[in-house]
Amino acid sequence: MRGDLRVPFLLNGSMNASGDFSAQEIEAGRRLFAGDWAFVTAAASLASLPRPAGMEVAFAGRSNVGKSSLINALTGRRGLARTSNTPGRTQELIFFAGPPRLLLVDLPGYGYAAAAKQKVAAWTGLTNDYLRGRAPLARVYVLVDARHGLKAIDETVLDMLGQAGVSHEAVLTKCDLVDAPDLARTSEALRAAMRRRPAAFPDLVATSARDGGGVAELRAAIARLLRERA
Ligand SMILES: Nc1nc2c(ncn2[C@@H]2O[C@H](COP(=O)(O)OP(=O)(O)OP(=O)(O)O)[C@@H](O)[C@H]2O)c(=O)[nH]1
Ligand SMILES: [Mg+2]
Repeated sequence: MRGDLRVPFLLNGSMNASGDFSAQEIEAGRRLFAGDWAFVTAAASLASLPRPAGMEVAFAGRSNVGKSSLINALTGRRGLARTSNTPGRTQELIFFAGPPRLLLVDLPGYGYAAAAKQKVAAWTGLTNDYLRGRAPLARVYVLVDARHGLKAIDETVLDMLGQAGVSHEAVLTKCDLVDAPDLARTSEALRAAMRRRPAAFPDLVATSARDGGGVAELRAAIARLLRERA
């Protein structure tokens, strides 16, 4: 990350505290994601989910929030997950595998009103079933656009995750598009909202797939999860 881009993160000491992670953990995260990543499968039904083969980390969030872009940033593979300006691009559960015991799952975006109603219901059903019943699922990262903060539909999804007892945590995306004071305000509001949710993990990582901000920290967080699960 370039020095100047660190400024917003450093101004608010409670954020992305690189201090949340030791240099060793940052390095473990880098190593974890340094290998080859590949597309595994796109599941359109529970029956077509891959056989559990290690820990899964899923990325949820409104359409267009930057789920696919963040997966590409984490894996350092620009074209791994398909990104688009057209909301609702990712319509299935897309699985990517890298190191032997880790799968990343790109979930369909929610809140995209223009999609055919029937199809939206199908995605919602599949995604809910997956989130509620998937044994290898270690964490759901709920992505929140730094320009917009939490929306009512995010709250609905967070309620569902809490009720289902699924471990989840918020991640800010597109932080390159907001200035430091706005970012500080949005993160504080999001942290406060997440603290009110007992099942939610209170940490918050502020990321930008564009400039790479927070990506090393998120890799370290996932490496930590994998270690804790081992
Ligand atoms: N400036 C900026 N743009 C971003 C960032 N992340 C994603 N975008 C842009 O936002 C748009 C949507 O990104 P995607 O990664 O496709 O979003 P998604 O959440 O996967 O969208 P769906 O699959 O439709 O739900 C694309 O035009 C990206 O280039 C970021 O960190 N900064
Ligand atoms: Mg996508």
